[in-house]
Amino acid sequence: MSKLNFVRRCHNCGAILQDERPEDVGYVLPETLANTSARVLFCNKCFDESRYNFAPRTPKVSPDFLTMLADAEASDALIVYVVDLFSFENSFIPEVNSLVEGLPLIVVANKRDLLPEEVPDEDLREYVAHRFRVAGLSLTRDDVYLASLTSSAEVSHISKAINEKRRRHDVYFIGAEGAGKTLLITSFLRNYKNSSNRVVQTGNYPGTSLAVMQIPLDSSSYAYDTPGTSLDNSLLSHLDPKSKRAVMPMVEVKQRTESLTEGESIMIGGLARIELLKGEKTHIREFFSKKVELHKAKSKGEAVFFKKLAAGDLLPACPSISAPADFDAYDIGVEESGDRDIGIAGLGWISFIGEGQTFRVYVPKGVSIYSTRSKIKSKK
Ligand SMILES: Nc1nc2c(ncn2[C@@H]2O[C@H](COP(=O)(O)OP(=O)(O)O)[C@@H](O)[C@H]2O)c(=O)[nH]1
Ligand SMILES: [Mg+2]
Repeated sequence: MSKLNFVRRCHNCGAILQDERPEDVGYVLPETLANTSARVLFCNKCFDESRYNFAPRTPKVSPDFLTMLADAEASDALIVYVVDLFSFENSFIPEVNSLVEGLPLIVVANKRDLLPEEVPDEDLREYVAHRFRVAGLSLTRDDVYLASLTSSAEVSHISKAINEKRRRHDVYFIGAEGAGKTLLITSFLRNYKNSSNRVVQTGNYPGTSLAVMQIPLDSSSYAYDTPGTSLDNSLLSHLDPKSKRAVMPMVEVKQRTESLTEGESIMIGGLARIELLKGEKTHIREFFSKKVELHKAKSKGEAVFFKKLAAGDLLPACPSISAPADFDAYDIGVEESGDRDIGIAGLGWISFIGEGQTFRVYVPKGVSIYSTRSKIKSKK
């Protein structure tokens, strides 16, 4: 009989694994390669990338957007940055953060209605301010306004703050697609009185192909509703309309809970899977739209996931995302203690207490995952 050897390849990039040439593709440490019981291996490069807080992340900011922000900077305009509290990582954009550094800034943290009501508003405002500060922008929680723009709640305090802070300069409403910029401006327009001799206009921002709405604020300044930065790394951009409707919560997301011991996993609809690869028994809090079914698999790793997915037992699923090759896998080694989140852009997140666990996360190819301090702290 011929001798048959299984060729071991990086689970992420597919490179043939080797332990001799650190500079070449597919390099792993000799002891890693010697461990023949590990079924899934990553080359060193992919493993390092998987340890970033955010992966993958492609730059999203167009040259037109840069042109617009350069104008904002030149005119010392006020930036109103709208973020989505449920899909925070989608709407908090590192490439944009560095561009608005130094400009007057107000943050509207929208979709408050989707997060549990019992979470103190102060905590959410502090979390958002903290994330902006970590990104290098000076922001206190007083500059963060929570909003639920689909409800008829008052926004006049936000409009007042904007008017005070802009000091008769222009205002640019920026943020990701779907964060709520247009809805915010529509709310303002309800009480808007045009005191200028110019009209509200929609058209391309000067020198760009960005479609903006331009609203005269006084004799010399405007507010701009700008197109959102795209959601390339969000699960939402991969889904058909039906699964998208299931994934995007319409009402308050109620926390569900589960506990995982080593080898167990949570299947998040047919769209993602999180396994406790290494670590002590871990209590998990789950934050996903209620239409996303959560199932626990006791063991046997990914095989159970793909078998159930094929049988149509995991909902929601998307027809175009069903084979192992449609998924990326990441290992996240949790080095921080305290309340931690591991999330999937556009889908939701899990929270747990960090104790050196390693989690393996499967997501549709190209969808970003993150590991951060918890947005919603556990009750002590
Ligand atoms: N649950 C909830 N949904 C919201 C809220 N604000 C906006 N949305 C939803 O998000 C969608 C996008 O809002 P839009 O203002 O067009 O976002 P833009 O792309 O930033 O201009 C809307 O169609 C709403 O369904 C909110 O406060 N709560
Ligand atoms: Mg809009």
